[in-house]
This record gives sequence, C-alpha cells and structure tokens, in this order.
Amino acid sequence: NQETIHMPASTNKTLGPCIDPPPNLLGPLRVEFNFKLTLEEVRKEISRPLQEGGRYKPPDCIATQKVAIIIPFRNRHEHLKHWLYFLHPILMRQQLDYGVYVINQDGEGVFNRAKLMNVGYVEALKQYDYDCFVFSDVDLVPLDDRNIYKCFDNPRHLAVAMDKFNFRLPYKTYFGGVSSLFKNQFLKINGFPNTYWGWGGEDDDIYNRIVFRGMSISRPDSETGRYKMIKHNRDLHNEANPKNPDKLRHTQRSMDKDGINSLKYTVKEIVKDALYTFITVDIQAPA
Ligand code: UDH
Ligand code: NGS
Repeated sequence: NQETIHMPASTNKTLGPCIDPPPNLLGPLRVEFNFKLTLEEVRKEISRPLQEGGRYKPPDCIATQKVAIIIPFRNRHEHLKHWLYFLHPILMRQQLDYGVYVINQDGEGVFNRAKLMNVGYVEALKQYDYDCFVFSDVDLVPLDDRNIYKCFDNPRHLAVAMDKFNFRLPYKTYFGGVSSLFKNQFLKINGFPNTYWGWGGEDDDIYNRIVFRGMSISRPDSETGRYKMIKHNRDLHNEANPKNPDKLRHTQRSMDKDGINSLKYTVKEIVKDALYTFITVDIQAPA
C-alpha cells in the first residue's frame, strides 16, 4: 500500500549540488572572430542571465566552486568584446558560480601581466568569497567547452593546445595563456611575481614557483585543451624585456619576497558593466 506524494516543482526550492560533468556541454565549438556586433549588441544578446559586474550563478543547482576570472588588460577592447561573447555562454553551460574581472593597467608605462593578475586576485576577493582563480589572456578562446574553467588538485594549465603552436605545447613547462589555482595553491606560491616588466618569462616564473612548492601541473588532454588566439601585433610598451629570462634563475630565492606579500598598487576606478567588472589600477610602472 504505497502512498505517492505529489509536490509541484515550484514549491521545492532546495537546490542540489551541480553534477559533474555539467549536463549541457557541447564539446568541440566553432569559433570565428569576424563578427560585426558592437559591445552594446553583445550585451543585449548575452547579458540577460548575468548579474551586474559580469556575475553568474547556475539557476538550478549549487556550484561546488566560486570562480573569479581575471583578465590582465590594456587597450584591447576589440579582443575583450570577442572574449565576452564566446566565454560567457561557455561558462554558463559549465554551471560555474563566477565573476569576470578585467584588470586594466592605467597609463602608458611598461605593461606587467603577472602584477595585474595579483591585483585581480586581491580585488576579486573584496567583491565575493572566491575560492578559485582563473587567469586568462584576453585573446584566447577555448575550442571545447569540456575544458572547465575551475580549479583542480594541482594548479591547472588550461591553454595546452593553442592554434599558434599547432595545437601543441611549445615546450613541456609552458604555463602561459590560461591557468587556474585554488586560493590555497595561489597563497602557497606567494602569488605571482610583481617584477616582470614587459613581455616574457613571468609565466615560466609561475611554473617554477609551483614546482618549488612541491606541486605539479594539472592539464586537460590536447583535444579538450584546444584554443584559438585572436591574431594581433605586439602592443606598445610591452616589448620583450631582456632582463626577464635571467630572473628565472633566481625564482627559488626571490619568490618569498616578490609576490602577493609585496604587492603595491592603487585602484583608480571600478566600473561594473553588465558583462564584466572593469578595474583600472596604477601599478607604479616604470616609464
Ligand atoms: N595585454 C593587454 N594589453 C597590452 C599587452 C598585453 O591587454 O598592451 C594582455 C592581454 O590579456 C594579452 C596578454 O596581456 O592577451 C598577453 O600579452 P600578449 O598578447 O602581448 O602576449 P603574446 O605572447 O604576444 O600573446 C606577444 C606579441 C606577439 C606578436 C606577434 C606578431 N605576429
Ligand atoms: C618563452 C617565454 C614565455 C612565453 C613563451 C611563448 O620564451 O614567457 O616563450 O611565447 N619565456 C621567456 O621569455 C623567458 S610566444 O610564442 O607566445 O610569443 O610565454
């Protein structure tokens, strides 16, 4: 004698945890960078499920991680528009509880990618209790949505098969492009170096830090980890710095004093767009 209890779905408000893998992924994606939409049109098309500042939570399950996506930035608005257009739908399908933080270097001084990413870590934590940090160049779009923008048991390198490297790693210890670290993994390596001005080497320094702290690198396979890069010329004020390669010989010694514990900057402005939080910072760049 069985009793059936009928409960209308709408009254059952308790959400369960999101399941792994997310059920609505598409796998390989078609990505072309030639669309003519304006940023306003991109906003109209994709901002509806988002909260102000480019924040999202899956509506029907509880995500297991809170993910801050940090983009080091200056003067790449066209790339940012494409990144937002392609990434938001992917991140939503991945059922992430996430926010997008664009860290914009103020002024015309020498660019510093790793220092901007440190700033992103600190500023994102002021907004929400994030436990995972994904660091992404503005010009990289994944070609497979099974490459999940979350954190793993070891620091993760996500951009393992970029088109510009013929869909392979350029070298075994490459850690550039897109990576993710749990908060505790990031703190274990004292964050990223602040002293790599200009182009080159800061990603190798981060790799060294991870190894020196006894961790290894987690990676997707080379099918899942495919990326397309938006083609561009070298930026102004981000020349290859010939001093940077040499600094890599000293990571083990320098990492305890150059990192999140020595970070100094000032916030000039925080703007919450529908699709992202845009934080302009003075990082005391040399002229
Ligand atoms: N970035 C900016 N603005 C800059 C410099 C760098 O936003 O002025 C950010 C952006 O997120 C970019 C990332 O830093 O994706 C990495 O910088 P990068 O794109 O300059 O590095 P990459 O190795 O290119 O991709 C180096 C120059 C390649 C010239 C190739 C000419 N065909
Ligand atoms: C290495 C750089 C890395 C860089 C990688 C790929 O030589 O920062 O090339 O560069 N290391 C040093 O300069 C010490 S790329 O082919 O994308 O221009 O990420």
